[in-house]
This record gives sequence, C-alpha cells and structure tokens, in this order.
Amino acid sequence: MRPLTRETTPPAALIGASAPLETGIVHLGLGNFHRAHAAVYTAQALAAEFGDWGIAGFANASRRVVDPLTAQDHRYSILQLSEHGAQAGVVDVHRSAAVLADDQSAFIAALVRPQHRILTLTISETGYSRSSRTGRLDLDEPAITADLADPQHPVSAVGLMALGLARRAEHGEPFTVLSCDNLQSAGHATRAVVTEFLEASGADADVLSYVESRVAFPNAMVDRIVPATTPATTDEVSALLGVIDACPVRAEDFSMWVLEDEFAGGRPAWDRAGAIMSDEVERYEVVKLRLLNGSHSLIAYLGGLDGQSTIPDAWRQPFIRDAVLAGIRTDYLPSIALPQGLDVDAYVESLTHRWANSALGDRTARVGSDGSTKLLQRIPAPAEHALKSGRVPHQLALTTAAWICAISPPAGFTPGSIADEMQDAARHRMVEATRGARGPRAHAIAVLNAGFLPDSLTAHAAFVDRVAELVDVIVRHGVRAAASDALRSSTSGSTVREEVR
Ligand code: CS2
Repeated sequence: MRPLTRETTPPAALIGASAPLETGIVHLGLGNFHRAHAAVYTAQALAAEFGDWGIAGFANASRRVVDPLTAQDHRYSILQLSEHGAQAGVVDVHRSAAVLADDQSAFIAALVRPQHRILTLTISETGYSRSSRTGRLDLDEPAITADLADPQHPVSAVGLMALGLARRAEHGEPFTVLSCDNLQSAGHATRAVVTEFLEASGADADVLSYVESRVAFPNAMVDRIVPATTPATTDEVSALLGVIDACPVRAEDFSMWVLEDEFAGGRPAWDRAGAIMSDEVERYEVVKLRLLNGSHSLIAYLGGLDGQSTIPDAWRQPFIRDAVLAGIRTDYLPSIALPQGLDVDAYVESLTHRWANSALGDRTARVGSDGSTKLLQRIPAPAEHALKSGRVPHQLALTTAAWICAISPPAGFTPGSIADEMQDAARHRMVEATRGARGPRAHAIAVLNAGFLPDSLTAHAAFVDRVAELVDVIVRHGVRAAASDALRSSTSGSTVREEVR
C-alpha cells in the first residue's frame, strides 16, 4: 500500500476542494481539533466559492504532525466515526507546515505578510496566558514575564501575536485574529490579552490604534469531539481509502461553528460550508461551554475515578448520567440565556448521543486533562449565578471535588491509573499548595484558596464547604457515594447556608 500523497489520493475521497498555492490564513496549533474542524470548513468553503484561502500551518513545538504532513503534500484524512459506521475523507487546504519553536521569526513573518488576512488559533485554554484568579493577562506567568522583558523575541502565543501585529501596523493592512478555542467571549478575551501585553510592553500609540481599529477579533463557538489519533486510526483509514496516512485524525460525525461575521480583511465562504454567522455568538458559547464541556468534565472525572477509561463507558454508568442530567437541569440551565431558536431539549438529547459514541471511543483521560484551565470556562460563572440566587450548585461542586481528587489526590487516596494519565500543568502547584494539609477537607480548602479558581467564586463559603465535604466523601466512601450525596442535594434543592466571605 502506498503513502497518502497528492498522487495517491482517490479523487472521490477529497472533502471539499483543494486550496490554491496562495495562503490567506495563518494557523497556530496544528493539532487534531483544527484539522478536523476549521480546516474541513475551509476545504468545503473553497468548493462553494474559490479564493486564496490556503492555510500556512504552525505547530507549537512538536514535529509529530508537521513531518508526516509535509511528506504527504500537506494532505491528511479524517476518519469520521458514528454508530452508523465509519467514513474517511481527505483534506487538502494546508500549503505549508512548520514548527513555531524551531523558528519564531517565520511565524512573525507570516503574520506580517499583507496577503495573509486571518490568523486562526487552536492553542488551548492555556495558550492565552490568563490569570485563573482575575481572567486578565497573567503577568506572573514565566513566559509572559520573559516576553515583556524582551518583546522583540517572544515565545508565548500572546507575545508572538503582539509582535506580529506591531510589525503589521507598519503597513496597516487589516487583519483578523480568530480564536477557535473553548473560551467564553473568545474574541474579546483574545483582544484583551493582546492589548494588555502591548500596553505592558510599552507599545507605540500607533500600534495600539492599529490593533483597535484595523484588527478584528470575532467571537466564535467551536464544536466537534476530536479524540487523539490511535494506531487503529491509520489501519481503519487504510482499509477505507487504500493508502497509508501517517497523520490521520479521528472525529465524530457532528460539527458546529458559530461566528460573528466581523472579518477585517475578508474570509472564506465558511457560511456556505455550514458555519453559522450570528450576532448571538456569546450565547452559543455559553450553551456549549456549560452544557457540553462542563458536563464533559463531570463525566471525565467521575468516570476516571470510577475506572472508566472512555467517555462512552463512563456515560453508560447510571450514576454518571444522573449526575450530568441533574447538573444540566439544576446548575447549568438556570444560568443560561438561550440564543433565539435553539431547541435546548433537542440540543441536550443530541449531547447524550454524542457522549454515547463508542465507535469514537473518546477517553476520560483526554477530557480530564488540563482541568486547571478548562474548568475556568465551565464552573465559576454558573456556580456564582446559582450562589447569588441562593442555591448551592451541587453538581458543579461535585465536578470540582472530583477534579481535585483526580489531579491532586489527598494523602491516602489513590485515584487510579486513569486519573494518573490526566495531564495538568498545575499538578505540581496543586501538590505544593496542599503540602501539610491535614485531612481531605483541609486539602480541598487549600486547593481552593490557592488561586486555581477565581476569587469571586472561592469567596462563597457555601461553595468551598460543599466542595470540601464532597472531597471528604470521595476519599472515605468513594466517588459513587459522593455522586449520590450530590444528587440527593440537587433533587432536594438545598439553599445557601453561609454568606460570601
Ligand atoms: C472537551 C473538549 O477537552 C475537553 O475538555 O470537553 O475537547 C470537547 O470534546 C470539544 O470542545 C467538543 O467540541
């Protein structure tokens, strides 16, 4: 069997159209999500309306995708998996692939090229260098401190964007920075950190005014469940396409993209590829970040502590379904203003099918990774909403308690091998924060007091106490007992007992 290249791609397998050689889009974060989401929309948009919208891709630090992608003429396949079977298709919209860490100047040059009109980002929640406590640019993060000391040689994504835009201000061509990460008000959040960086680094007024008036940062809601590629992915693609793809992506058969139509220098016809242009994007973001992602975290942590390695296996456990559905009903939905026309019952129903997708086999360890930054988009705002209305958000407290037990287990508690697989850059800091804590409750309180969640949430003693209580139950009686304790409270609708500290 031959490797996947331009010559060997079966013509019928191409998704949408191939991009021209010219690139109008620079992308940072050449991982699986981008390749299964925005890249697919771009290929499909090009089939509907041709234009110079090839993608110049930059991986952050690893050659894992860049090398095979380059060897395959920048083509790769998507293996779409659902209960109805498997389908494979080939995407051909990338025109270059490079590793940022090898040569930051190539990335800066790409941002400055006038022909480039859009930067798309999939740098994960951590890439925006925001403080967990305040949500503003984290001036204490080592990469930001270093970049502010030497803004002409940045290494952080924020510092790189700031330098690229400052250089671009010299010719002044309009530009759009489009965040495709799971952030609330993603565009506003990106504009805020870039502007805060420019201000802190003493940028010229001309640069600040260029960024303010000529650079758009549309909000966007992105959605497609994209697990890690496995060796089986390559085999399944070979069986379907008859070629060997060294960097395929597996994904569910659902995809959604809702964007604000604010593009300073034009955009591909993404709307003709199924993307929704809306002026209610922030509402869509809230729905998705809370109902899908927030529930996903609960499934992952309860599942991980219960020994379930996949999301569908976890979802099959009645105690997890009950917890998730109670969380949606009592903690999340009351905090959400729905976009017009969204049928929320149908949306929740579709989530239950997506979580049950055993062909996809998404892993609890993937979803449970990086909770220290992901939970910030999922827990504090709805929890504060409930607390201010006099209700304890028991399922949000349970999510937080299970996260603590999985990532920073109290002394004497063994969370198991699945929790051990969950990656989190804050693990070490959490261990430091809890050193010397006596007992599970004190352990939980030490984490909550150490700035991993916003001060505005941890100021609520009722939330802190409930998390501490549930950590104690997990340690003494197990995760199932804690879930049934939280469910009893959710059903009885217990109210806040203590004032804000
Ligand atoms: C998941 C997301 O990693 C996570 O925590 O909740 O990656 C989720 O699969 C996507 O946001 C779905 O769009």
